[in-house]
Amino acid sequence: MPPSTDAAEFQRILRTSKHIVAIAGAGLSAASGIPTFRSGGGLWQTHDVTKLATPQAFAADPVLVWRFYHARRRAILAAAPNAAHYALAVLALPAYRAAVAPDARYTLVTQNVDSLSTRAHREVPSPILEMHGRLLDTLCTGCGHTEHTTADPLCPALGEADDATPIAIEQLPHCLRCGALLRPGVVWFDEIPHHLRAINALVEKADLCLVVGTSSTVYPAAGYAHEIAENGGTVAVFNSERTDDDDFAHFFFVGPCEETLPRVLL
Ligand code: BJW
Ligand code: ZN
Repeated sequence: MPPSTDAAEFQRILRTSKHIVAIAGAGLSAASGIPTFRSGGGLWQTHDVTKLATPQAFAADPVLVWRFYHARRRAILAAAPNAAHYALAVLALPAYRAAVAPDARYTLVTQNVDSLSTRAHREVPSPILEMHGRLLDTLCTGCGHTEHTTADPLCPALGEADDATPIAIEQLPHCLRCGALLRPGVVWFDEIPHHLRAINALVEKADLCLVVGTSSTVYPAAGYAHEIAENGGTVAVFNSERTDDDDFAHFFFVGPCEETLPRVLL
């Protein structure tokens, strides 16, 4: 049976849910002007993922990788949360849940590295698990120290050079504690995502899962909604495109999530 599109029925289930989890992906930030990875105009359609988003790529050419992440840091610093981020932030408000889903716990698990959900959640006391790290974090390849910084550029060479101007590795950002090369604080392929223990505990308990703006192609995130459905939980997908892979979902709200989330949740 195809998933339901009945918002009123979804709201009835929302009202009786006790453990709500939202799993977000790049589509959540599309309306903020942040490119997705795989859909139309996505980053991986114009860039080779193996040369940019793996530890091997960084070891082979840290200058190329840093140029790519410098441009992406700059883009998110100029961006603002959109209506979809705010709709999920409202779900995190105790007063909203007291009215709509009494006693429910809610956690946002995001694959996004743009910190836009955190910005929308300011003043809202609800954890956000950023499982693929953060573009605005740097991670020291020597001592492992992580730092969150909005500095732009992170070092003069990245700010001044166009892509044709050579940059020496010594000119890239280095750790103030141990002197080693810094890398972007994101999770690349073949690396272990963050907060897995907390996420697994949430997934085990969840009775309602919102899957927002993700192609569900990257694991482990891609498996969470299936696991929740197998455990008897309800899955509602919010995506601009419908695929047969989503047939396991109970609800599917097709369209831009910056429109569907406020319509269905608020
Ligand atoms: C809208 C919209 C709008 C648009 N409204 N919707 C073979 C089989 C199975 C697994 C593997 C395998 N080979 C390797 C693996 C593992 C690998 C993996 O899954 N690879 C797959 C490609 C097959 N995974 C890993 O390596 C992960 N680590 C791992 O598995 O460790 C081992 C381990 C785990 C657990 C326990 C024990 C051991 C790490 C994955 C790291 C992913 N990193 C990236 C880059 C982050 C840094 C950066 O930004 O540069 O994370 S890749 C990229 O993909 C990014 C994203 O978070 C992630 C997911 O993408 P997302 O968000 O789904 O975006 P899109 O573009 O794919 O989809 C957008 C969607 O939005 C589309 O559906 C649109 O329709 C929709 N949309 N506009 C609503 N307005
Ligand atoms: Zn260090």
